Amino acid sequence: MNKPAPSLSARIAWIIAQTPITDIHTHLYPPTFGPLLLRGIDELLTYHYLVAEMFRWRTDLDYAAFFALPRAAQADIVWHTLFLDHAPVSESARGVLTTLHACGLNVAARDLAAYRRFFAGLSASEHVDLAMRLAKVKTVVLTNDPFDDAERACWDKGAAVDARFHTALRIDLLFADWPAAVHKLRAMGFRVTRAWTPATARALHRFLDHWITRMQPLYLMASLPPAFRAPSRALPARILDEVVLPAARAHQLPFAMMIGCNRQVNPDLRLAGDGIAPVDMATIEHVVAKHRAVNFMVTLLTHESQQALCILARKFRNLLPFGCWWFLNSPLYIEELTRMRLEWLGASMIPQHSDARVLDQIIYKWAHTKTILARVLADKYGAIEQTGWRLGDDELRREIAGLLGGTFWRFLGRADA
Ligand code: HDL
Ligand code: ZN
Repeated sequence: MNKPAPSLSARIAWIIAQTPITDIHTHLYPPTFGPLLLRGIDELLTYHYLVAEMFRWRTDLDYAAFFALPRAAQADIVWHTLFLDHAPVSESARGVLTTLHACGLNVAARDLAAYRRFFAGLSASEHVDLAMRLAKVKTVVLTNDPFDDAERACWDKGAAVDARFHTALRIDLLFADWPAAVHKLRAMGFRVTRAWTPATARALHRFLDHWITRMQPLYLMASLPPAFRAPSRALPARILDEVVLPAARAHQLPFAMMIGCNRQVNPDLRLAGDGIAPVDMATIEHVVAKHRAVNFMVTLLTHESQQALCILARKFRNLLPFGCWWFLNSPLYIEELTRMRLEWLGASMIPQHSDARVLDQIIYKWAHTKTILARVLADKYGAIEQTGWRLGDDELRREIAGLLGGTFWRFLGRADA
């Protein structure tokens, strides 16, 4: 007797599992960047999301004393606090278990020493191959900040970037701390002044040209400060309007705006110390409407601004919403944002990026997202098929390939890498 045809949801889950992913925003690095590439169980356990969660229980622990400990000792504290003393139920804690399980390790054993031995046995290159294979990620887009001394040192020594990795030129400092940017720009040989003059604007444009040439980024990007407003005669708005967006246009590169982060709400937590701040949608609307020749990718950090972003994207085809960023990267919000975007934008959006800081995180961040995406698409495509419309496997493959990277490459005007 013939086997029953696979259900729509089974076909969707299977196609998602088979579709290679372009991860459009991460904080990873190629193995050639040495210690900048974080990987393995101790880095997973000391991810800043988990450190913040650990301190909620360990109110006895001095922040500085913890950060002064060796990485393994920090990991031990997180492991005991969030995994043994309490159930690892948070998204980041569950993610560690998802990753260990995907690597074929015995999660039930709770054997941290055995997990350490496993990861210690992998070279950086073997580890990259393993993580990208398990996550089904074919392309990783990095975050490349020329103002970061350690990153710049890698570029200065000619570190190679292998074909699976692409760069994104990150320029937060220009908008967040102009005096500090001037100091670093002058040290790099760009004759800028604190005063905003035509000569400084030209020098800043040369800086962007220089790093765009060196890095060959897929896009420019910045996390804009909560106080950023446009239109405005304030310096950050003039830098965007007079230099950054003209440079993006000249190089035909999108500009990714990441908005809603309130940096260092609690500096004692270091990387874990950032919070959220309200998003001014009028500013985004003004920038996107004024610069029609520039393509914008936008992700917002506040839940309440997500519907407005969808509606703005309906008005401006040069605006592509992307990802469930940071504090939105949890099952509750991934499901809601994906449904909202499909319902108002169809597939003309980028549902997710991993934001991975530790190599192994691409395994769990994508596993968790793909489970939700399969559920949402089964619901949405199922609703279509209830009318009698049919979606063949080729159409499902086209749609899912678009959601997992194809739409991004099309927005760049480039062939899918
Ligand atoms: O600004 C960003 O790109 C954020 O993603 C921050 O790096 C943040 O610390 C983070 O890693 N979020 O996932
Ligand atoms: Zn990020």
